[in-house]
Amino acid sequence: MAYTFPTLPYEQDALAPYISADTLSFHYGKHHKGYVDNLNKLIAGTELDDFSLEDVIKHVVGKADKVGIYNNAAQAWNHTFYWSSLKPGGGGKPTGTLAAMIDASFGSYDTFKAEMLKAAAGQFGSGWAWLVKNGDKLEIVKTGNADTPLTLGVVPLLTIDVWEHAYYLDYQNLRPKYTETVIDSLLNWEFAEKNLASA
Ligand code: MN3
Repeated sequence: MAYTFPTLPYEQDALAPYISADTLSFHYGKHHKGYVDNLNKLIAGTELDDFSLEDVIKHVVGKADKVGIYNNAAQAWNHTFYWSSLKPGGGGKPTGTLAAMIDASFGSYDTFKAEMLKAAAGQFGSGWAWLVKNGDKLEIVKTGNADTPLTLGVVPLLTIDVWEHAYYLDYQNLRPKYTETVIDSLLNWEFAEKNLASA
């Protein structure tokens, strides 16, 4: 059974002016769709065809002969998670449990933001910056290329895609400006709250 290309949780112009419809039409419609299509081709007729996407990733991670499946499955999962990590009218300081956990884990929201910016800027080449829950604490994690914290024993709460295709049309080479804009204006703290509650 082929993995379904998930619907974007908002219209393609909903994140403008911060992320343009043009970026989303390529990023969601071409890049994300490409990962899903490639994955389906690679697992068609194999035992992995009946696995959930999470189980495919956990099953093939670290296996040298399954790198293509891992990369496409992890990118399919990461992108779905990224779309949900953003929302129109999002960003800024969270409230409630998350606000308290951010203060307890980082000292302040401003330090959390600085660390997220540092992780995004410091990821050499393509990858992802993540807010995760590790035990009782929140942490910032960066991963390269398709790598996902799903396999690291932590609970992902939010992510920012820092591959160039995520920002180049809107920000050209200015990854830090893109990252700061996402943190200030797009992060979906309700999604983080939901992930925290189900952890
Ligand atoms: Mn991407």
